[in-house]
Amino acid sequence: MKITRIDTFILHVPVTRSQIADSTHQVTHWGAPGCIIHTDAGIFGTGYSGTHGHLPTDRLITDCIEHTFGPLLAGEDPHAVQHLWRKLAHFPPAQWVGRGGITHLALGAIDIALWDIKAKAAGLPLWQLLGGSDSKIIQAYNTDGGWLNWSLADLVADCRRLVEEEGYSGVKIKVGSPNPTDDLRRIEAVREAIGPAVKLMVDANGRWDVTTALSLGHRFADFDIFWFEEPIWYDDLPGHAELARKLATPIALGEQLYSLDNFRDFIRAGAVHFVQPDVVRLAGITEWWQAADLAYAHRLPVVSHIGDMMQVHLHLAIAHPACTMLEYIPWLRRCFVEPATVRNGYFVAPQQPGAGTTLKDSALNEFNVRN
Ligand code: 0YR
Ligand code: MG
Repeated sequence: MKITRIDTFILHVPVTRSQIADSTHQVTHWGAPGCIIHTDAGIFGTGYSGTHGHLPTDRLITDCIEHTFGPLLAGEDPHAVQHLWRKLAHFPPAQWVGRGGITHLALGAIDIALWDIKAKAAGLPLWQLLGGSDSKIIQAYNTDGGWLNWSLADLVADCRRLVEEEGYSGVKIKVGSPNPTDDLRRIEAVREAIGPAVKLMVDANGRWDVTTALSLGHRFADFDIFWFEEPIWYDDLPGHAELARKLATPIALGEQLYSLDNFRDFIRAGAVHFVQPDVVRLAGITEWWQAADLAYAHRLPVVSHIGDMMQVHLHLAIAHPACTMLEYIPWLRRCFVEPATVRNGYFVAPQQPGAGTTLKDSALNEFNVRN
């Protein structure tokens, strides 16, 4: 099989209630810049990254796919994913301008498309190609009820609905309000609404300094917080290590780490308890798997960051032994031929061959903003 052509797209898909916010980002559309890789066998693969729907930066990613990496893939056998990953990741001109960020996001989209082709050619869902079994149970936790721009009343009502009506046994809410006592009030109200048996996670999206994170973090134990996510600036390794040592609540991070080397450093420093690699921040499935193995070797649980890439992450969670839980964010579901689905709080194993990334034609017509 040979690669014959690569098309790119940029989807901008509206988020829940037209806008969501955490302590750092305001998002109206989820962005999915990506590519469709065609082969001479008639099989095509789809892959994409995840962004906050900003067209000028999304274009940097699709330009990198088309003009930097595209020519390196022409005529190659898509089955040789590991070989192609190394070829692209270590292409000197690209490596020179970015071993993380845009070039990595572009490579991630390509790598996912290649694995999609490989699984389709084998006639298997990706989780099965990777050796997983659908007897494995993946618990879903919901992040689409906890946004920081929602009033306390809306927040509580939504978390209660997710638990009581939709059957979730875990919810994550955002913290990092201008006044930290507001955060404590929100946490207390949500804990009271959902009861003691449901997992409650908090996510500060890198907002605080070590001092604030320590004083707030000490209070979290009162509300049985399952993990404290991105308490401080993403790259502050010693700061996270200090919090991990001093707080009773476990630390979660990984959505802003771009490489296997980053994960190695945080894990070796004891700075993370729940490891959250993101297949579209790391350079695809190939590097995600390396990071997940690394975590597994340290007996750390892997709970992928979704950023609305449930599709691929679900396949990976089923297949990888370090995963038992996955985040649920529904924004892109309408775009897929076989969207990731939760029933009674647990994910359903996808059945179609591929990585789950095949888009409906209607999604490309409706949401593609690349012209
Ligand atoms: C919205 N998940 C996160 C979303 C998400 C962000 O800004 O992108 O909250 O990436 O922290 O855990
Ligand atoms: Mg987060």
